[in-house]
Amino acid sequence: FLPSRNELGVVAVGFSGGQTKSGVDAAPMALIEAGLIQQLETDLDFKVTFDGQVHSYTEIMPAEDPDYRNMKKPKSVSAVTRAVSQQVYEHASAGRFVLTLGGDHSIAIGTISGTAKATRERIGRDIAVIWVDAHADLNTPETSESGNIHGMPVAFLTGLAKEDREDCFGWIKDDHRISTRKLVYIGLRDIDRGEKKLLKEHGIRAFSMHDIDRYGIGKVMDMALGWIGSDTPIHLSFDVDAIDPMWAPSTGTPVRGGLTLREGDFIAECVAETGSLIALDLVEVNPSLEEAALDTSLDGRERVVVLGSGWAGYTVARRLDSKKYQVVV
Ligand code: 6HN
Ligand code: MN
Ligand code: MN
Ligand code: MN
Repeated sequence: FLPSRNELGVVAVGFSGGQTKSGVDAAPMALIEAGLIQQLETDLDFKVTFDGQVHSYTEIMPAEDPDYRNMKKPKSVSAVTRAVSQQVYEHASAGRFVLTLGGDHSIAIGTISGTAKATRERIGRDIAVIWVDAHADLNTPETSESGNIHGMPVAFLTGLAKEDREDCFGWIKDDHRISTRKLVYIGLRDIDRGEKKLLKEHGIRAFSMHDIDRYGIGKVMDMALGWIGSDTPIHLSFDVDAIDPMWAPSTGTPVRGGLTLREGDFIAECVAETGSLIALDLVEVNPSLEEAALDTSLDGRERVVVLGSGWAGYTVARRLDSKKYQVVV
């Protein structure tokens, strides 16, 4: 069922409307300027299909976007994720792995709906999703305390949240959706009350930092991948805030007590090893927050701001000084 081994589609999503801090839209350009595409081609031997632009979707942005059902910027996020869904769907339908560079985590409404639909059509299979994050991003519009849609993508993807209005996620249909049974969380440590309830009620498999402390990351990965089962296409959605802020400070909602850099790498390596990875999102990198963090820098140590998983390995981008990223594959 796998996409052809070395064909990779890249989608660069410069979007920050799922939350309120500016700067997360600048991440794709920062990574690309650091040489990410070249490294994917030369070091990892991918044949990369990339339209060469960071999309900002200004042409589809609504003129007015009032709150609706407690959601902030519902029409903007709906329109952008719908466009992303189509972009990802086209790559996946053509048999490519899809790497999406965000952007805030609301864009996963687009990426996962795109691979879910393409995979059903291509091979008649449901995908599994591994969601690596400090947060569950499972709020419905009604349970959300912030109204920020980057805290809601999983609710819309699983159908726990639904909306009829076409311009407010009504475009999401059954073939875009995933089952709560095929969803696994890793790295959780900041869950809202409503989310806790939903996790319990729906028996969603979740490995928190507490579980990682108790069992170790090796056992946790065995259990997570065992739950999904072999031969299931996997979409990995990697929120950089899963990594401890010590290593990944450049993110809008940092939470202490996170994954070590090595644990983050290990997750990526284990998923890569399955040979079942079909898509990766790398989200919530906010380079502008690094600038601020720099003033209180940790004795000049290299800080990792981006981590993504690969197919033949993994990719880490380190910010070595205030001006420069180095992408390490
Ligand atoms: N993210 N649970 C909080 C909320 O606003 O709903 C935080 C969400 C963070 C989302 O990190 O992708
Ligand atoms: Mn997230
Ligand atoms: Mn998060
Ligand atoms: Mn919270």
